[in-house]
Amino acid sequence: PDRALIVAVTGAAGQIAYSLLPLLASGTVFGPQQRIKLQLLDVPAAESVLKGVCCELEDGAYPLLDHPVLYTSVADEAFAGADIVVLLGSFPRKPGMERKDLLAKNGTIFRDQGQALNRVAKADAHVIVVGNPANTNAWTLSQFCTKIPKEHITALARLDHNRLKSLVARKLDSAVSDVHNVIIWGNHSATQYPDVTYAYTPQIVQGKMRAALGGDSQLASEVIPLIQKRGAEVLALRKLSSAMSAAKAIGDHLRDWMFGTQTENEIVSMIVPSDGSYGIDKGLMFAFPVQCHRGGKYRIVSDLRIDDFSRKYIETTLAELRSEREEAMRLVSK
Ligand code: NAX
Repeated sequence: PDRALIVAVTGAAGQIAYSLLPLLASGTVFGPQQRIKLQLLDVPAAESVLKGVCCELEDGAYPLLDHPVLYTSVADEAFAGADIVVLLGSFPRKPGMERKDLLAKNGTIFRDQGQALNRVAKADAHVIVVGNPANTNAWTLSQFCTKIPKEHITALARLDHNRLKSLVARKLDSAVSDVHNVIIWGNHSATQYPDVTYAYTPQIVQGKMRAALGGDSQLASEVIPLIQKRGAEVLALRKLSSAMSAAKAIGDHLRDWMFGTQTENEIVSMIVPSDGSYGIDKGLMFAFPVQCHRGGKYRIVSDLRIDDFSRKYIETTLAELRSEREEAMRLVSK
C-alpha cells in the first residue's frame, strides 16, 4: 500500500512501548509491505525519555517507518488522522491508593483522550486500550468518543489468553501452536476466568480438556489461579510488570483483528463491548471469545454452552466490572 498507516501510541516512553514500537516498525504486526507513521504521546515530564525513544527508532533504520517520528504531550497532535490507536498510558496505582481513586484518576485521562480522538482521529480508527483498569478505561473512552463505532474500541485480554495457551501446552507437553480455543472471560484483573472447556489439541478432543488437565478441582486450585495471578508473579520477580509479553500480545490482538485469525474457527479473547451474549450487560467491556475476519471485523462467539462451574466464575468477574463501571459512570455523568 502506498499510504502509511498512522499508528498513535500513548505511554510511549514506558516499558511496554519499548518492546512494542520495534514490532510495529519492523512489519511484524502490519506486514512487510505496510509503511507506518508513528505518533507518540506521553506526559510532559517524560519528554526527554520520549525523545530518546525516537532517536532509537531513527537509529533502527526501519525500512517501513516514515520519518520523522512525531512525539508530543498534546493528545490532539498524537491522535491526528490516526488509523490505529494503542493506549498504553494510564495512571499507575500508588501505595495506599484506593481503587475508586484509581478509577477516578484514569476516568479523567480516558475521558480527555476519548474527546481528543473524537476531534481528530479517523472515524473508522481501531482502538486498543491496555492501560489499567483496561476494561473500564475502554468503557469511559467509548462514552466520550462517539464518532468511532463502539465495536472499534477494544481492550487487551490477549496477554491472559497467551498465558493460558502456553500453560496448557506446557502441562500437556504439546507445541503451543497445537493448542486452540482457550478463552479468557471478563475483567483483566484477578477475577478473570481462564477457561479451557472448549480448548483442544490434536491429541485431546474438544470436551476432554478439563479432564486432561486434572479435572475441575485441579483447575480451581491450580490452573485458574495461576493465570489470574500471573501478572503479579512476573511483577514480584522482575520488580516491573509484564512488558515483553504484553507487547507480543498487543501485536497478536492487532494482527488478528486487522487480518483475521489464522483459521476460520480459531477463537481468540478480546475485551469488546458486550452484545448481550451470555447475559452480559449490553455495552459492558468484557473479555469474550471472538473470531476475527479480514478487514478489522470480529464476531463474539455467542453459542457456547456454559455449565455451572464456568457460570460461577463469569458471574464473579461480571459483578466486579459492574461496580467499576458504576464508579466510572459517576464521572461521566458529572
Ligand atoms: P510504564 O509505567 O512503564 O509506562 C506508562 C507510561 O504512560 C509512562 O511513560 C507514563 O508517563 C505514561 N502516561 C501516564 N499517563 C499518561 C497520559 N495521560 N497520557 C500519555 N501518557 C501517559 O507502564 P507499562 O509497563 O508500559 O504499562 C502500561 C500500562 O499497561 C499500565 O497501566 C499497566 O498496568 C498496563 N498493563 C496492562 C496489561 C493488560 O493485559 N491489559 C498487561 C500489561 C500491563 O500491566
